[in-house]
Parts: sequence; C-alpha cells; structure tokens
Amino acid sequence: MEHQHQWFKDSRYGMFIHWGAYSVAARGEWFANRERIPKAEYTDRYVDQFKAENYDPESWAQLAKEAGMKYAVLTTRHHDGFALWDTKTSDFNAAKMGPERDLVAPFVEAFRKVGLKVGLYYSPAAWYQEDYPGYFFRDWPDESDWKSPESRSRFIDYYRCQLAELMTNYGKIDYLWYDGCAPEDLQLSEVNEQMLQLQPDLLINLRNGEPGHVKICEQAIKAPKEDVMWEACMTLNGHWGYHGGDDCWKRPKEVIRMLCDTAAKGGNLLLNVGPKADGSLPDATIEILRESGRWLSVNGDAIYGSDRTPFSWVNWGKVTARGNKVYLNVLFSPGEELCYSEIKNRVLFAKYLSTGEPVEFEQVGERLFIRQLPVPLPDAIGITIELELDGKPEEILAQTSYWIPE
Ligand code: FHN
Repeated sequence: MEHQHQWFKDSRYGMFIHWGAYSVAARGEWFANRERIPKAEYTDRYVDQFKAENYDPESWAQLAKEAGMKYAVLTTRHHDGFALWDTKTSDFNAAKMGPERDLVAPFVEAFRKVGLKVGLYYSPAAWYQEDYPGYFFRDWPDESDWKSPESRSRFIDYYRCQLAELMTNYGKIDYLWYDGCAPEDLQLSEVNEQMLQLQPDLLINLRNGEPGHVKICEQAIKAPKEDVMWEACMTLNGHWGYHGGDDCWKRPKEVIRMLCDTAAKGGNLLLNVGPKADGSLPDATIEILRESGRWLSVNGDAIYGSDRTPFSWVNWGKVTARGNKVYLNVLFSPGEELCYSEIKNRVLFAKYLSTGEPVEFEQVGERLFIRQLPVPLPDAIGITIELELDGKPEEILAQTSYWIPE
C-alpha cells in the first residue's frame, strides 16, 4: 500500500451519502428508470422541486464524527445525470436549477473542517444526458446502443470534462468513487491517469478499470482472496437514496457487527445515509449512527487500522486484530464462560477495552477460557476484550474450506 493511502486502512469506516433530485420523490434513486419517467417530467416534478433548503453539511459531518467515521463519499452525480455542482458541460445541474447553488463545495469544506477525508462518487451512466444511449435500459447499455459514433465521443468528452472539474475545483480530494455502470470502455485508464495527475494522492476505487486501488463489494461483506484494499458499501435500510416508506433500518448492533466483520477481513465499511430532499437526515439514521458511534468511541482500537486476521468465525461475535493485539468483540452473550480456541500464541494479558479493567483468563492447551463474563453484557451492543499476544496472531488451524462457496 502506498503511504499516501495509509489513511484508508486506518479509517476502516466511512459515510456514503446518496442525495440528489431523486430525493424529492422519496422512493429511492432508481424510480425514474423503473417508472420510465421522461426528462421533462423528471425536471418539472423533481429537479425543480429539489431546493435543499435545510442543507447543513456541517451537521452531516458532525454526525459522521460522532458515528466514528473517518471519511465520507457524496454522490456528486448519480444515474439521473443531474450534477450537484456548477458544471460547464450542461445546465442540468444544481447551480442552474433546483437549489440554484453548488452543493459539492459546502460538503467538501464541512467534512474537511472536522478532519474527515473527502470522497466524491461519480456515476458514468447519465440517463438524461442527450448522448447517453437512453434511460430505460434495465441495466446498462452496451456498445451497440450508442446513437452514433459522434454521440459516443461527445459523451466521452462530457464525462471526462466533468471528472476533471471535480478533481480541480474543490481542492484536495482523497477518494474518487466510481459507480460500475459505464456503458463500455470509456477510455477509463487514460481518465484515471489524468485524475492521478490532477490529484497525485488520490485513491480510486476499482469499479472503472485500472489504475485503481480499492476493490468494492456491494451489499455483502466478502473479502477478496488477495490482501488488497477493499470496501463493502452497505445501506442502512434497503435503499441508497431517501425512501420515505422504507423503515427496514439496521439496528446499531448490526452496524457494529458489519464493522467488525469488515475490519476482521482487512476491509472498510462505507455505510450509506440517504438525506431527504431538504437536506435533513431521517431521525432513525441519526439515532443508529449515534448509538453505534457510542460503542466505537470506547472500542475503536478493535476496528481502526485493523489487520486481516487469520481467524475464522465464532458463535459469540467477531474477532479482530491489529499488530500483536487480538480483540474478542462479544456481541452475543455466551453466558459467564467464553471459550476461544483459534489462537496458537500465548496470551500475555487481557483487559476490557472500554474500561481497561484486567480480565482473568486461563489458557489450557489450544483453548482460552474467560470465566467471569458479566451476564447480561453491560453494553447492549457488546463488550470487547483486548488480548495481548506474544507475537503476531497465528491461527491453530488455517481455514481452507467454506460452507458458503467463495
Ligand atoms: O445503481 C447504483 C445504486 O443506485 C447505488 O448507487 C449503488 C451504490 O454502490 N451502486 C449502483 C448499483 O451497483
């Protein structure tokens, strides 16, 4: 890993923000495609009604900080093609329509101000852009769908110019987050090279070809076989964009379980929020991030900068590691006695991470016993025991087979 990207590993946890004209409809970010809405109707009913009147990115940044997140990625332009910044490539943007101001600059300033890293999401797909093959494709158009070679090259000029604007107009950008929906080879390698010239320390996800740095896994926590930077992006309910009817919220404990899972596998969790059209965040989002952030504020050592562990799964939570420390993140009480039988090393010391209080333990051969675990667990989300080992964590048995095929 290049040194300028060390922040990504140290962070392990970020905020994904899906926000745009589609938030007006309050039924997610794909409704225009699913309901075959023509551009004129989309503009009248959604873009022109998108006012962002309560937009306060400082409150988003404050919440991200309270949640224990270390970076954030904003959707600067989603599949609808409506840009949240003052692009010169088209008037279909927030500075010319709807809010009638650039919404990207305040986001970058607010998150930078509280010391978080800043990422910009960009969707190569642009349903309502005149040279884009069209907006009613079930998924993504392919090569044969271009209206003409001329419209294809105009689209490439448009998309390259927009990316250059984003990587030039807002100072230092830490992360370029492509969405994997490019029709086909849009000169991606040249574009990524160009972005790295504009932003030498830039981290680029691997959803739009090489050069890139971060493998993306969506709505699942599956580590790539090779030990590379990777990130799982997950929704907090069932939608990325704000959906007024979707109350299937994940509980704070599920957020921490996901975070321990990605950290144990040497990856990051990019957890999504979907602000309403006015810019305010749903109450449930705020509550869940604050409560999971409370756990992280006293157990962060188990997550930030974690290494990929050689360990498998346990029946009381998740095991993470960093250096010669192993963290038993007990999320599901096993009762007073916890037995852990994966560590080859000698355990030198054990303590509760949140209080620093020493924990009595006994190592009998391959089995580690902790016998006076509090019942119920004093924290509704769970408690973490830090083990100091006599060296780099080693597993007794390497995991070679998986119930769930890779
Ligand atoms: O279609 C998009 C979806 O709306 C959302 O933006 C996710 C986030 O990773 N990406 C696409 C689906 O893969």
